[in-house]
Amino acid sequence: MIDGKKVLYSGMQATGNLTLGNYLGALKNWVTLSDEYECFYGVVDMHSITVRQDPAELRKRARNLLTLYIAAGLDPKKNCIYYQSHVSGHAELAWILNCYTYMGELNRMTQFKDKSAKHADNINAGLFTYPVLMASDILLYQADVVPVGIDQRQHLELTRDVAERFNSIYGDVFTVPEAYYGKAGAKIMSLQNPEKKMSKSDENPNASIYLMDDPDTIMRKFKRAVTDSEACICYRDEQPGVRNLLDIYCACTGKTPDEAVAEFEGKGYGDLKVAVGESVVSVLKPLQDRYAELSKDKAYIDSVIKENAEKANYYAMKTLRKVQKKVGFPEKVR
Ligand code: ATP
Ligand code: LTN
Repeated sequence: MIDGKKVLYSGMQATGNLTLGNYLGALKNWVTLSDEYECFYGVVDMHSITVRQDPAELRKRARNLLTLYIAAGLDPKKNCIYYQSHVSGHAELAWILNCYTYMGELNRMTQFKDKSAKHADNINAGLFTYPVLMASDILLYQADVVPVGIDQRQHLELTRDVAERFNSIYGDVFTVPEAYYGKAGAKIMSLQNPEKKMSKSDENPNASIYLMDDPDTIMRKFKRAVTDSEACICYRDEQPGVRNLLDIYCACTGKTPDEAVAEFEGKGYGDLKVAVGESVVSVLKPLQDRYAELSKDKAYIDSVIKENAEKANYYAMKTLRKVQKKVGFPEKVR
């Protein structure tokens, strides 16, 4: 609790261009929840280097991502928007929690398996302990709730297990966090292969809608989206392509799947694709305009970076000191 409010933590990696999946699965929910909670949103650049990055590119993407958080509607006066690498407590807590996490637990993580298959030439220890750094992000701020897409479920479970393990040895040190998955959009699938999640790192640009895609590109990608030969606009597992389009439509319009299906009764896939495309364009356009405006204001973004890093550090240090004391590190002599 901070000032009587529950705490929310979430973050995104500054790798690749954000997709509609990132927005509908995570960022959009962050904005909805931001009034109710005391919120911390990290640009998790330390996680990004678990796969090889070009330094100049990483720096640029991290700043763009931070700007995008604000453009999406997060007020940096109320929400702590900051770079993970500016708060050394993340790395310090991660080291400690590494010593309370089992190899067997980390070996089961599907994201590690997927990423090590994809980057077979660089299966580093950071990639393996990635979930421990993520647990540290969350536990450092004593978060009650963590809004993420469903792909992060395993990491959230691990975070809870590590927190409970630590608490069972040392007393109530950490708040045990709950995951929050949005109703619509928790798992947006690729437009080219609806069995696979939409991902920033997909090689096929037609598979993902990027948040900065212009309206023509968005409409074109939806027109090319893979559906099926059933010729029925139904919301069911057997039609993953159509269901994904309906999910996107619902997440963008606030309608329920039943309402959407009723609306498209008697219509064809072409109509559905145009309507989905238009709903996405109208959600992304204001975000893109605000982003363009904010990017020009260097001094403002710099002030957000500075002030929020200080705020994040303050809360991070509070937890870290407590943990250091619990595990038996000697107190500093002042
Ligand atoms: P990469 O493809 O590089 O692994 P990613 O697209 O999965 O990246 P992350 O930075 O790992 O992006 O995720 C940021 C947030 O977006 C997380 O909360 C994640 O759960 C959510 N997210 C990612 N992809 C989707 C998706 N297709 N549908 C819903 N949520 C998603
Ligand atoms: N692992 C997450 C990004 C992430 C995160 C976090 C999300 C890092 N630390 C803390 C929520 C809370 C991902 O890849 N999507």
